Amino acid sequence: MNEALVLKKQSSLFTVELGDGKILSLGARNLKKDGIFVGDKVLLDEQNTISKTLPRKNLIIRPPVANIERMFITVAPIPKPDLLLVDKLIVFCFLNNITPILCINKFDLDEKTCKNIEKIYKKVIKTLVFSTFDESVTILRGQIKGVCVLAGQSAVGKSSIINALKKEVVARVDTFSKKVQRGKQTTRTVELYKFGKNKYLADTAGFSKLDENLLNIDERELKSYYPEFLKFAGSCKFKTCVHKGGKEFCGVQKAVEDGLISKERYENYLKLYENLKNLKKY
Ligand SMILES: Nc1nc2c(ncn2[C@@H]2O[C@H](COP(=O)(O)OP(=O)(O)OP(=O)(O)O)[C@@H](O)[C@H]2O)c(=O)[nH]1
Ligand SMILES: [Mg+2]
Ligand SMILES: [Zn+2]
Repeated sequence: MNEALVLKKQSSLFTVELGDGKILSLGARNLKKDGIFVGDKVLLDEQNTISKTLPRKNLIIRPPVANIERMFITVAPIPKPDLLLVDKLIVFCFLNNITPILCINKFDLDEKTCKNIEKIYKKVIKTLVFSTFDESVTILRGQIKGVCVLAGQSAVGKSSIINALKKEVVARVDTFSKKVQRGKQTTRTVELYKFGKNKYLADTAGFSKLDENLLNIDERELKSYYPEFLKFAGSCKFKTCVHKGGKEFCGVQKAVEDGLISKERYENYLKLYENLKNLKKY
């Protein structure tokens, strides 16, 4: 039996890539087609129909993508950066066994804002700064490994990144003003684009917002998904410290005061903590 990777799904037709790089368009048999996702590794039978999906590393429902290795969380000076969304996406990645990488785009527009965002995140996760309008965007190429997805607010330039890397227009880009008028996202479907051996990148629109429900954790667990907190949590008086009881007892709050942990990250942590806590009430 042939193993294949699902690159695209259009109603009941699947575009898959075989081990030798050959691309096929085919259907599925004896399986609920709803149970096969972009990113799935599948087995094909003699008639070249999908007969089985192989076990997954992870599966995201909105947008529907399986086996995600890395998420490129994209922000830009314009539209106004939503850093709480960035923090939620980072937690989401850790919960789903995905490596988050921050991509700060549109460096050409506003260097200062880009540098400020970089300063906050470079201590937390791998952070890249670039512009899709020049060669700097190519630093992203080396970071593509396995199935990767682009995520982030609408109009930060996710489709532009794909286009710049592919040097040909494959994903649709709208002008910023048109987007704002329509108030809608340009990118709707998910498709994996190949950038080399075992290097795939998908443009997605589904992560432009992230409902706290998707994080599905107790607020007291949230602190474990803030890598930069862990170093200071050892000096908290109580092991159960959730880092909001006062700096006399809390190593993390002390570190925020001393400028060793970003204030923005910490304040958004408190917001997210409250959001998760409130979820349980309804
Ligand atoms: N100045 C500047 N503008 C950029 C850059 N990258 C993208 N843009 C512009 O930003 C706007 C939005 O780009 P898109 O690529 O459509 O954004 P998107 O993230 O795919 O948006 P959705 O599909 O709605 O989620 C377009 O007008 C792009 O030309 C950049 O590096 N610098
Ligand atoms: Mg797009
Ligand atoms: Zn603490």
